[in-house]
Amino acid sequence: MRTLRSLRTGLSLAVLGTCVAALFTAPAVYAADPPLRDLAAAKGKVMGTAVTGSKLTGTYGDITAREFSALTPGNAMKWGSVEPTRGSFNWAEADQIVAFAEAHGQQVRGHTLVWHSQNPGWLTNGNWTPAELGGLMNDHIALEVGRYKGRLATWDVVNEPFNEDGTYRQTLWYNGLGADYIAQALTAARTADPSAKLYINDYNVEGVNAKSTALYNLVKSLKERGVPIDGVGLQAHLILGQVPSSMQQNIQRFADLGVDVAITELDIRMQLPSDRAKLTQQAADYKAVMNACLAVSRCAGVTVWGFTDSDSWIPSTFPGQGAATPYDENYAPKPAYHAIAESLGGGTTTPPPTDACTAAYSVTSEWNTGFTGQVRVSCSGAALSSWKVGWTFGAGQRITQAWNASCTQSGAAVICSNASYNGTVPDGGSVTFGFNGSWSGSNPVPVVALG
Ligand code: 9MR
Repeated sequence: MRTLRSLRTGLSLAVLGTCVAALFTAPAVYAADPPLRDLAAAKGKVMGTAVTGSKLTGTYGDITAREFSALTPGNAMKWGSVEPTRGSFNWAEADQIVAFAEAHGQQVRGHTLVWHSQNPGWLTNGNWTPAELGGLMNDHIALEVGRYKGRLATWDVVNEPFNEDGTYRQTLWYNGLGADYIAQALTAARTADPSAKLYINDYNVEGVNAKSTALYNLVKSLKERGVPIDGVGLQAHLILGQVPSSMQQNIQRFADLGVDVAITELDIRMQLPSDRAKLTQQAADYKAVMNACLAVSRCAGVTVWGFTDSDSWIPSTFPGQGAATPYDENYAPKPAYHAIAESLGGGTTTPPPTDACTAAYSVTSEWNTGFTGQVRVSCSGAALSSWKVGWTFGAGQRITQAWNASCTQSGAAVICSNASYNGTVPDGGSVTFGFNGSWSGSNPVPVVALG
């Protein structure tokens, strides 16, 4: 009896395994499209993302390495991060990001040396004479730029120096040193690393307006004075449907001054929840920004400020808003991702699904021999009353436990079906299930199919 039962189980699992491919409709396999970094390289552009060092493993690390040719530490290189206490330094996250980039053939954009925000308390609370303040600034630049000398492609030397009306922002630096702190900072950075491209970076300077004109006039006068300035960064923290129509013209006028331009912190936020219409508008907005950069040869490239909605500053700063990046919080590429690919000449192999339910697999944590994964089943323009998700593990991984679904594994083939309480996925909604698994050697993300 026992033999018979295990024989039966074995048989049905074998059938299940061989049928994984047949049972499910073909998944949308965007892997057939070249990654964004390759598409961008073919156009002579850099495609970058801001990153958080502690997240650079699992799916987050895989996507970072595969899709992007430049990394900007989102916070790790700011003064408050690297020298929280005077004379005591923490370079761990910054070093980690630079090492990751070098291991994956990526540029690094250093961010940022002289800013009014995210400075250590000892610096902002100090009562400095102008000479002391100038010394602190120069020493900080010499130390941090010197540490990575020859390894960073670019530095955002000065960040956000202007008010919206084009006057100088009253900061620690401006108040203590006058407007010339900018020239001093650039000069110190050039001395510390003659090969890095030196930028001034600001927000709300994407189109032609009072603030971008002030930046334009500053760059012009710095060039005339022979101060080292190689580029301007247009941050591009944009709002859905509000890409400035003069963006290309603005990029061009900076290029005509003889400096490079980079889109350094692109995200496009919307009121939550997102829906198909908003995501479609967002895709068009991303494409418009890409096209503005592509149209000007001195536009070096575009960096997104986090590539996934789970690593974006928007929800905590603008309550009720979010969904600002090209991947959703489960690492599924959004229409914005495909729009970027299309603007770079890709996206021709498989059109993105419009009316569909999809399944997205991600590794949420990983340790020596084990990992936790999750799959999100989401619908947009369609709905489900029950679901099955299947995949084939590529490197011997085994599921040890699952929740919110019942999973069976036969050889490399896994099939998970909804639990009694979560078969329904409404239009515009999603259901998530999780599992623990074992792995050794590598833990690649499989292509999942929804049936
Ligand atoms: O992404 C950064 C976020 O994690 C920080 O909390 C925030 C604090 O100001 O800074 C964010 O990055 C900023 C960048 O350094 C400069 N331009 C604006 C960005 C968004 O605030």
